[in-house]
Formats: sequence, structure tokens, C-alpha cells
Amino acid sequence: MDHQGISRRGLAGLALGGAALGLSGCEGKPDTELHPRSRQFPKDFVWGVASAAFQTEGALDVDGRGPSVWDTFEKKPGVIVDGSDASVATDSYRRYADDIDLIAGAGLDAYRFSISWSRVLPSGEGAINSAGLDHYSRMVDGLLAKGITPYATLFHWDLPQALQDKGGWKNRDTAYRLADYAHAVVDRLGDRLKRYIILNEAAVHTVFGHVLGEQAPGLKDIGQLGPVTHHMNLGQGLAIQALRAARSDLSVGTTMALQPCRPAGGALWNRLASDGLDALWNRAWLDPLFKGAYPGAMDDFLKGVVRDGDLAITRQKVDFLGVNYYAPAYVRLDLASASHIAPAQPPKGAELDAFGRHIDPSGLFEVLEMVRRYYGNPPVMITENGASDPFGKGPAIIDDTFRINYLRRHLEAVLAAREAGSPIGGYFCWTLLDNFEWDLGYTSKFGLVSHDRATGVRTQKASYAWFKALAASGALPSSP
Ligand code: IFM
Repeated sequence: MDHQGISRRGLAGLALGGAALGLSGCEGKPDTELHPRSRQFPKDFVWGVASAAFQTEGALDVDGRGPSVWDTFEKKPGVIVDGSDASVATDSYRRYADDIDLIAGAGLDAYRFSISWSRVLPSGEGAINSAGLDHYSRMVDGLLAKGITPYATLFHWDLPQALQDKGGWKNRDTAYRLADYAHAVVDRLGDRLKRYIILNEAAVHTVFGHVLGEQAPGLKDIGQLGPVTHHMNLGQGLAIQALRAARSDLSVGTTMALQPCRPAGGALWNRLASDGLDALWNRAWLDPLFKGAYPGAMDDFLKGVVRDGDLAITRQKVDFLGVNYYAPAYVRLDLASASHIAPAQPPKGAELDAFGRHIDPSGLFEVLEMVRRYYGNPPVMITENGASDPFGKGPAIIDDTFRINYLRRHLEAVLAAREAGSPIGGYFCWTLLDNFEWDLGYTSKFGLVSHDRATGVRTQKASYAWFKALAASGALPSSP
């Protein structure tokens, strides 16, 4: 990842910010495994799967849905590696009852899905499209009828295009529109839908969508970093306030993609880069929510953006923090690049996932410890974790022992973090069905169940049966 345009001054500030917080545990650890004392999860631990609207629903032009930034982006030539699109995806808008059957069939407690903003408000604001809300109302009813608790994410990257046309997240007004949208959802569904996740992985959306241009809305503009970050944090605070004002019986959280940021080779000079990335990737989201502040490292980017009173709004009590974790990030100082931050390889010999990332359960433990030690030890839900098949156009791997191993080892980290004192209440595997993996199209498959796009046939993988057995017993096996 090359954050083009991050200034020398900004980088120095970022590094200082990291040092001030004392987050020094970023070097790679030789032992990536965790060894919890007990392998038993408590009876009330929540087992679920997670998904997102644009990746699964299809049916992009039915029931009055408006276009989102992803509808626009995916049409640009060459941006989706296999030239595919999300017009059908897993067909879940139509087949949501089949999805629910699979979730129930695995005996899971919960389903995390996202609501498409532009189904509810086709222009992002103004007139509510009740047909869009009807769909989610049916889904919520279907889940509840099978004893599955719905967790709804309000924003999983699919901003209504009409709002993008007005500047998107760079425009402060979008923060207020998020709160209006949250109100529209809770007003209609709040009698049955009690658990809300405001944002999904805002750091990914900011950096890959607005700075690197690899995802929607496809902007390559370092000038977006500060305003987009702050307006999403502000919108999150306003949306939490809107939900709380509407009802007092909700559980409200938000989900972050937390990553330990590690200097390549543990070199001191690379620490400048890793602390910089840590500030904009982790702390620019955690600090405003839990402390009502930004890391000093963000000052340059936020000039003229944060108004009086904003940080009192970004700081909110959440009922849980959603943590998504896949891998640590390795970076190095690169004086030749404009940002001085450059991606680096994981340590030699490290076990890699399909993305070339280090498979390292200790990284999950590390971010959970960071949340416990520096952010007041809030209740946590692991809202995503999972593994992709090797990229390719071929059929899904049904006998997916590699995925079972990945899940098992990361669940050891969850147990170890609980033993260290982190109140982690649940784990959502990403994801139920092989789906539209953004710019990677259908070449990356994370599902517990495969979905044949030609026939619509869904086939349970070995990991589905494994996860089902785990959810039933709560006892984590020590081998696949
Ligand atoms: O598919 C994504 C999801 O939308 C956000 N978190 C990571 C997943 C796997 O890359």
C-alpha cells in the first residue's frame, strides 16, 4: 500500500503520535500461535456469520433501489479483476430464505448482514423507499422465526451515488445524512431489529476507496484522507445518537478493521512508517470514538475539518466494538515514495494467505489487547474473520481444511484474549457464501458454502460442518 502524497511532515507527526501512545508491540513475533488454558467457549457466546449487501444481494435494479458508488465503480473497465459484477452475486435479495435455512442449519445464533442505504433512500436522503425496507423487514422476521439474532450493519461501503455526486464523505453533510438513514431504519425495524453496527471497516473504505482508488468511489486523492475520516467518525456519532434517541432497547456498536502495523524486519527506521500507518489505520478511528480526540499524527490532514463540538459527538458509548481481523500489515520507510510509507513483505518463511498476507493469529490477540489496554476494555464482538481459497476462476475448494485451520487458530487467539480479560462475546465468520469480493470479483472465495454462479447450486464445505459442530458444543478442537 503506497499512501501517495502523505507528506514528510505528516509522516514525522504520525510516527510521534505512535510513540506517544506507547504502542510499541508492532514487531513480528516468531511464535504466531496462542495457547489458551481452556478450549471451551461459554454457553452464551454468540456464533454467527457475516455478509454485506452489495456482495450478496444482486437484484440491483428492483423495488426502487437507487445506485450506489459500487454500481458506478464496477462498470469502469478493468477495475474488477475478472470483469464480473454484482448484478446477481449470491442472489440473496431473492434467496434470503435459503440463506436463513443455511444459517439455521448450522445452528448459528446470529447473522450479521448489511442494509443497502440506497434501497432505503434511493437518493441517499429525502423520500424513503418503503419497498426497500420491506425486504429487510421480511429478512428480520425470517431470522427471528428461526431463533437467529439479526445484527445489521448500516454502512458497508455502498454510499448512494447521489450523495457521492454531492462530494460523498468529503462533504460534511453526508455525516448528517447517515444519521437520517439510521433513523429511517430504526423507525421501521427497531421493534424487532435490536442490534446495529454503524460502520464497517471505515479505514479500508477511506484508504482503498479515496486515497488509492482501488475500490469505490475510485478516488486517488490524499486530500480526501482527513475529511473522509472525520466525516465518517462524525456520522457514526450522529447515527448512534439518532438510534439512541429513537429507542432505549438497542445494542449499538461499530466495526473496525484493526491491524497490527509492523515495521519490516523490525528495523527502527521502518517504525516511522509502521507507527504512521497505525495512526491512520487504527487510532484515527478508535481515538475519536473512545477518547473524543485524534492522534496528533492526523493534525495535518484534519486542518479546517474538525469543528468545535465535533469530538463530543464522535465520542460515544458503544455497547460493543466490532473487530474484524485477517492479518497484520508490514510496512517500510520509503524515502523515494511521496508518502514515505511502502508495503513490505511479511518475515521470511511466514505462512501466507491467498492475499500474500501473514497468517498470524497472534495479530488478533495483539489488537484485542490494544483495545483492552488503551480503550477502556469495551465489550467486543469479532464481527469478521476468515480465509479465502487461493485466487482463481476455478471451482471452490469443498474439502477446505486450510480454512478450518485458519478459523481454529484464530479462535485460539480469541480464547487467549478472553483469558487476558477482554470481554469478547461472539464470533462471526466471514462469510456464509462465496460472494462478490469487491475488486477481486469472484476470484476470491471466503464462504463456508460455495455458490455456483451458473446453476445457483449451493454446496456446504467441510468448514460449514466444522463450524456447526463448534457452535453446538462451544468446544474448540485442537486439530481439524
Ligand atoms: O469481503 C470483505 C468484507 O467486505 C470486508 N472485510 C473483509 C472481507 C474479505 O476481504
